[in-house]
Amino acid sequence: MSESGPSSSSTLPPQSSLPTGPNVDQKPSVLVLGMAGSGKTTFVQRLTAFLHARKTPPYVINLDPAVTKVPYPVNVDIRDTVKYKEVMKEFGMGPNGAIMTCLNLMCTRFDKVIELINKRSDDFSVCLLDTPGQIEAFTWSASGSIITDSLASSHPTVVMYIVDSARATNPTTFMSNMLYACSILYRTKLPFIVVFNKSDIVKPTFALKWMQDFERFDEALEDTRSSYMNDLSRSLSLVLDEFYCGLKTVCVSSVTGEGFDDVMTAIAESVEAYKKEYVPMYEKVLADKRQMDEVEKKKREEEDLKGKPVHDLKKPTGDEDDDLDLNTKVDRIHLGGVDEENDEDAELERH
Ligand SMILES: Nc1nc2c(ncn2[C@@H]2O[C@H](COP(=O)(O)OP(=O)(O)OP(=O)(O)O)[C@@H](O)[C@H]2O)c(=O)[nH]1
Ligand SMILES: [Mg+2]
Repeated sequence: MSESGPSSSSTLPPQSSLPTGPNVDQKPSVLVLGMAGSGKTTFVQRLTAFLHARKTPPYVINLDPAVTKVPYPVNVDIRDTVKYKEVMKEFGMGPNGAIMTCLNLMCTRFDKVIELINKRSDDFSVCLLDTPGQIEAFTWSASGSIITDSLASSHPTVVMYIVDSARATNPTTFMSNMLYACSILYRTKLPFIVVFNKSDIVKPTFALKWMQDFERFDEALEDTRSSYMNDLSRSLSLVLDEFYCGLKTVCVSSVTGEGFDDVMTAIAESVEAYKKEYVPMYEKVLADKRQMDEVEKKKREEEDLKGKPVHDLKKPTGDEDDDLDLNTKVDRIHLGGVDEENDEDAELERH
């Protein structure tokens, strides 16, 4: 793994021990997510320019393998590690499968990216990560989970969800966007900022009103036709009420640069939320895992005493699969998702 600048030759952290916990004093990483065409790349470009103008440059990572041109100075680019077109050709894949495969390949080396971020932390104000257009390729994939968890377990990490305000004027489109945002929050459990982009086209005040007042959203639904969709959206907006309450929102135009002071304020507040909410959650999961490890260790010792053969990790017996349950150590903590997905992710990382 290399960056556009001096490369790193540091080695992997030991795989056999639990992580020590995030460094909460490190500069934050911001994962920029959003539907295709919502303006993620333009947002990263504008925020990069904004931070350079303030003489507090960011560290920028592009995780979109399919983009042809990156319009900002990039420090780490997935396209230097994996070639999207070659992946399509070599594995006979369509565009989405190839994006997923590129992310899988990238995530096997993401520990190197984390090392680079940690190493450069004194030189930047915030680390920005631009993600692929096909949002599900990142948010619903094991590699997306691994990348997110690796960042969050290393230092403060915040999700910025970009919404195309012009498209969200339709209440059902707005609802779909909010459901997606809610599902990402549920999966990552990270501080979450909804960025209403393209405010130069439509002032996103309508969206803020819909979030604050259910009746305003209801009125907007009345103006549209489909009654089935209206009923569904109405019920969902009631369900999402609690989600809206704890949500940070900012309105920006990535074209004019309007609202970017608010973006920085929201990031700073989210870092505090990360420390207050995410870190205690993380530490609890870590403590539980440690306890689990202890129990497993005791079980092994008991078996040892009973005279059962105990396999030494250093001397492969050729029958290692049987040992997995007792010898496996957890080296990544996943707070989001469901158990089966966690198992799936953990499996993927080990191989
Ligand atoms: N008017 C206006 N246009 C914008 C704004 N932000 C982005 N756009 C336009 O929206 C289109 C998509 O922007 P991108 O930044 O490529 O969006 P993206 O989310 O990165 O797209 P994918 O990576 O392909 O999903 C481009 O034509 C941008 O110029 C904005 O704030 N205002
Ligand atoms: Mg993009």
